[in-house]
Amino acid sequence: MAAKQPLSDVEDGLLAHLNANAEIPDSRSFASSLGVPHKDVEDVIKRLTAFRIVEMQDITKETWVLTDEAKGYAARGSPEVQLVAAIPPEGASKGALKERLGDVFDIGMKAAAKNKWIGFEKGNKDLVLRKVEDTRDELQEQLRRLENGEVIADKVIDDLKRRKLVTKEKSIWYSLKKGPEFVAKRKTLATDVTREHLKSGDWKDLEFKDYNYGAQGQPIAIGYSQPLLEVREAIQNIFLEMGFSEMPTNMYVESSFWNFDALFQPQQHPARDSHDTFFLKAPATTTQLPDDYLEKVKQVHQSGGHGSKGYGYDWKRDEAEKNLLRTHTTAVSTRMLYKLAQEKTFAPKRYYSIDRVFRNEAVDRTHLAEFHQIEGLICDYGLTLGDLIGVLEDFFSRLGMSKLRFKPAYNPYTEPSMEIFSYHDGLKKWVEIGNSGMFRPEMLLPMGLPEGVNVIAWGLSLERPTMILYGIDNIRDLFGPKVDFNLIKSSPICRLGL
Ligand code: FB9
Repeated sequence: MAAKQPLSDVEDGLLAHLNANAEIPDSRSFASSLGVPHKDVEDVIKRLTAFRIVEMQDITKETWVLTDEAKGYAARGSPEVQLVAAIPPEGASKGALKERLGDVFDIGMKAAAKNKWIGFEKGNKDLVLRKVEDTRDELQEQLRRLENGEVIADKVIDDLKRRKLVTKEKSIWYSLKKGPEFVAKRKTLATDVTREHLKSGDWKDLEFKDYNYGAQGQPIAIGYSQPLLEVREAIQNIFLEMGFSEMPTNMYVESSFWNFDALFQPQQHPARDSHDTFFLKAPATTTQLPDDYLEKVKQVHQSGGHGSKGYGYDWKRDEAEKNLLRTHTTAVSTRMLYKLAQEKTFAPKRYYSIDRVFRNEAVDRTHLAEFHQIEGLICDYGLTLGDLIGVLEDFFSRLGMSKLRFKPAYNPYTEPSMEIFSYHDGLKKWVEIGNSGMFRPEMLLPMGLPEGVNVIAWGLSLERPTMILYGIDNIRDLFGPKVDFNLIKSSPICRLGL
């Protein structure tokens, strides 16, 4: 086969031939006349057809083609004939024949036996004897005739099929004739005005390729943001629009004091044992707790104050010093409220946090051992439950959730507390979308926040809304090593509130 001809030459050859002969009945023979692979002619035909320069008629034919095994038999004879040919007049042992014929032996034995070409001596099943002199190798003939494209009887084809010697192959070729836009030589359309064109001036008689406005742009390899971060950003913008500022949540390791005790969560509360919380082996305890404030927390736990009778148990400092992976970003809220209380003059504040929290929970379709908690709090004089409901209506309406319901709930650090539900039109059901409440005075007053200052707060997860918005039903497809990047690439921009 001659050196690979560029397709433009194949095109020129084809157009010239059509120009001279008005039609090309069989693209296969045309390809072999050009000495190029039929595939190249096929590509040129497809291109010229697109420009309506030629009109093609495709012709398909299913032909039986030899398998590689059959090609071997066509070349070296059928197994049964090879076998008989290998048996000397005095016969030969199976071992010797197998040695000689290799994997043709078994097939040959079966076929030769079936044709009664071989036999055995009484009592000596190993000595193979010839029963015929010369054998006409019908199989080889048939295979060769097939190779030469001759038509073979269906019965023979069925035999060959049964011996897995032929497979059906669809071959397609084309007959061509001039198209409505036929030209003897296609002007290569310029796709660009280059400096050379300008310098040489031959831009004047250049023909330009039409812009294909429907062409798909080159897929640009860009980064894609994780759906969780998409929704995080959207929710962050809602908080910022509502005048909230972000709390610093970069510390995953927290002390039990800020995560539980400062929240007036008693030391024997079930959430405080290792079944629910990841405690640290090293550093197991913290040394940096504000002593005076710690004393107040101890008091309020043991004996209450500010109208509360407390829990009346023996509060232990070393329990509070235990380090853990924070179970909620409310631990950060506690630090921020305490810091706020240290300010000389109290100023109302709106804070939010969106970051990872860790809970030693059973992993299932919607729960991992960590998730992102979203929390908002407002700290100001005279805030009421009504204010909380109002800000929840406002916040969730910006998330596209307007029909809300509130169900009384319990948290150790808020009283009253409410679970928040929203009717989700898509899911046609009420969905629990978060929790909320008013921080207890037993939490706020020991910090030093002025009497009359209340703090309303609420929380939800980032994973749940993201799963619903992106239609992901298993949290492992959203977060973790099993995330399929194509899902991220193909998932649409998250449009909250729509
Ligand atoms: O996110 C939750 N649900 C949710 C939120 C949004 C949403 O949007 C859809 C687009 C429509 C869908 C669902 N939940 C909170 C409710 C449930 O999923 C709940 O079963 C699981 N909760 C997590 C905790 O699981 C142990 C979600 C997580 C949660 C719960 C409570 C808080 C934060 C996160 C809190 C709080 C709080 C309360 C008072 C004061 C301060 C913080």
